[in-house]
Amino acid sequence: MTDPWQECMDHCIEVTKKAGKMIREALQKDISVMQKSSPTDLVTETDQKVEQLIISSIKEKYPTHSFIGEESVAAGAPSILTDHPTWIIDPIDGTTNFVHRFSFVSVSIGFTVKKEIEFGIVYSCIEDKMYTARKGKGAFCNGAPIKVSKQEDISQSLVLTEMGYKKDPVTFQTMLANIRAILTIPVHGIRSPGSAAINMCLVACGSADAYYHMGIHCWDMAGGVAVITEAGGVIMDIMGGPFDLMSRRLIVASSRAIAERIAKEITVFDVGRDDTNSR
Ligand code: LIP
Repeated sequence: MTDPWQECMDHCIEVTKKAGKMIREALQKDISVMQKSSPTDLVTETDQKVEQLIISSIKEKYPTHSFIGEESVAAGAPSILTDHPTWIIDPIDGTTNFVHRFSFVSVSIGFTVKKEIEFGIVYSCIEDKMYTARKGKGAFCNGAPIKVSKQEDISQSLVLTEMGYKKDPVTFQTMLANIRAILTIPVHGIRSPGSAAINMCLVACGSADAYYHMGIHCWDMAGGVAVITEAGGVIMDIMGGPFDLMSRRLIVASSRAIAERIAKEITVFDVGRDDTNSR
């Protein structure tokens, strides 16, 4: 039987390559930075242009499909996930890194049908690493298969997290307390590369053993969810239940033992949902 979504995935890879080239070229020029929700929540003209490029190219080929794009949502578009074929797009995941020319910058696209992720692409465009995953067919980096480390012992693990851009007292204190709780397990270390999508791919290829985050969005996660799942990783809610793409929180890990131990240590705070206006 032919795979109905393979053609969409092939098109996605081509568009993502063009988007990555656009980002690399923009790095050679002046970058003008704007603020979104706070002085540490940044956006640039390149984020907007790259999203336009991706959406217009996909719409031309698939005019009936739906979109959830970071910059479109910032401009007022809804972020409701339906059963319809939907492209979930982060044109630059790691905008702060892009602004500072810090190497972890990615284009992340996940494609869902009936709310299930069919494929995901994460292009770490400065490193020129293209992570791809099609449901049931494995995960790859530049065409080579990737697998999680399978580490089961959290005391031997490298854990990724992000500090986010919200600095209200509850978010800030909880974020620091969680880092402290994980470090005192102890683990080998905590790293914060600055792109959620790349973090998931780093776990997917065994360079790190876990990643947890509260306060990210579906467009930060959708591409990486496919990659981590197909690489044999575990993905769950930050409290240990089933993962929900619109919940703004996740744990991914090389094994269930590590994911569950992180869930046990984490204190949760209210981050709202992507499919309500509560963010
Ligand atoms: C960013 C993430 C980053 C996280 C920020 C933000 P953006 O995405 O990938 O890891 O710490 O909160 O969500 O805004 O660069 O697409």
